[in-house]
Amino acid sequence: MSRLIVVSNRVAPTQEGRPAAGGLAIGVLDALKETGGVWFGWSGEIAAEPSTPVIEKQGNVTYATVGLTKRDYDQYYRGFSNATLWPTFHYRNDLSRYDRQEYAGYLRVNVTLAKQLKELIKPDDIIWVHDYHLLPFARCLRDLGVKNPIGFFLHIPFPVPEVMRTVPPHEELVKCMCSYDVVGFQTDADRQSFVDYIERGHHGTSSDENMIHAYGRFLKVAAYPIGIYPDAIAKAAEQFTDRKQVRSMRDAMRGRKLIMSVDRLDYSKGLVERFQAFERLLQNAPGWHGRVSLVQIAPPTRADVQTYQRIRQNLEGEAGRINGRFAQLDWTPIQYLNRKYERNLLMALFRHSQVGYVTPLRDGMNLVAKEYVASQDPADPGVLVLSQFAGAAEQLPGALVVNPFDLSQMAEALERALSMPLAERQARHADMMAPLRVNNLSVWRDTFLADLRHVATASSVTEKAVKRADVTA
Ligand code: GDG
Repeated sequence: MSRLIVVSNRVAPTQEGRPAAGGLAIGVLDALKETGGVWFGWSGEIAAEPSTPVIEKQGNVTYATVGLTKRDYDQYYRGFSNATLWPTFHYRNDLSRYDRQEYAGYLRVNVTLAKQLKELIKPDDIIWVHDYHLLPFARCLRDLGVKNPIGFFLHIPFPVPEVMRTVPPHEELVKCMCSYDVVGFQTDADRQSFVDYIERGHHGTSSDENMIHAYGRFLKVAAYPIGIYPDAIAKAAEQFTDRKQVRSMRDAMRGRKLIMSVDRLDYSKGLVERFQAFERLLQNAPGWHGRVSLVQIAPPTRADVQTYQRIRQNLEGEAGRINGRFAQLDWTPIQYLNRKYERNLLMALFRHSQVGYVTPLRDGMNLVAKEYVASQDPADPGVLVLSQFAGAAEQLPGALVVNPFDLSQMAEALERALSMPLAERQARHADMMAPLRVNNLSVWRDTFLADLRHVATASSVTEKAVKRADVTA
């Protein structure tokens, strides 16, 4: 079988035991370990100048990493990727800014990375590129003469055309995306937004089998919702139950109910609204005072992007204010922990909480929601309160689905979750575990890669046929 090359902005730390917070890292690493292959991307280091990749082999995965110069980091990563694309694709145009120099840097880094990768590519390899940092990557590889199948998966939402058009170089970006053989999205709504952009702008046409003909190329555009390995998570959650940290947390709770939230510290995750809805619960239902706590784990990310500094300050302020308003000598309503924890420990904490509180304002999928469900004890499961704007909401029918902009509705959902009878909790949990098992992480990877292999062969045949027809016409 041909070799798999995975390309993503950041290659996860290779040392065992170092937690890699972030859905992409978790999803990609698990997928690669099973098939074996190469993972190419940024090492996380700042380098004086671009150089050839550093190669490190561990098990059946070869890590090929490169440094970024400070200028590249500022323009491509901190700038266009995280200050323009990330906010806009999460419908936060108010937080998005555009700078031509940064966009030029974004394109430049994509070209440099493509040149660095090209040296490692063998004729049979198939290339799977991930996420918004690399929208033009296939175009850059094609310009260098690379003919291999190249697929792309977007981990975050793709916005509706009206919002996409607020990014000044929107058309160039979408055109570049059409250089891939397969473009994958988390949900059908994201896929539809992309197709709408192409069709309403008269850039191409789509057919029944999710194929698009645009800018002279044929590509498949489909939804591939990312999954997890629910049984492995359930096992880890159970095994870590006896860990000292889990025991001491349970002791500290002294029979109180626990609402758990875990997110990278990001404005898209709706943390401020979440705290305020919990405050609304305490305000409307004083019977819960002293009987329930919210634990929010939020490891900081992108701390050098300004909007992330602001959300951090804002959240600290809100946690302090709400605790100041309601805390008692022996009860702190919100425990806000601004750091990373070991993955299996998180799963065990999920298992010992009565509510998983996952309420992003916008999220491609949200793996935490899935992990929360998988971590539960089927005999006495907790309840998931989930935002309708997470891709995961389509797939978790047993969750209490809420609108994160409606604080009263969220407070009511929390109360319902905290009071839900056992039989209903069990039924809801079973309804969610079944689809999580069917659409696990291997299915996500295998479906995507099968489509990529198939489409790359079929479209090169079709393109040749179209060219021949053009010549004879
Ligand atoms: C992007 C998209 C999409 C969190 N804190 C710690 C920790 N985590 C782990 C979680 C989970 C992962 O990080 C976060 O994944 P999410 O999916 O929730 O969110 P993003 O990071 O925004 O991921 C998202 C995802 O890509 C995959 O396609 O679902 O929509 O935005 O696995 O458990 N892990 C450890 N310590 C922590 O403190 N070890």
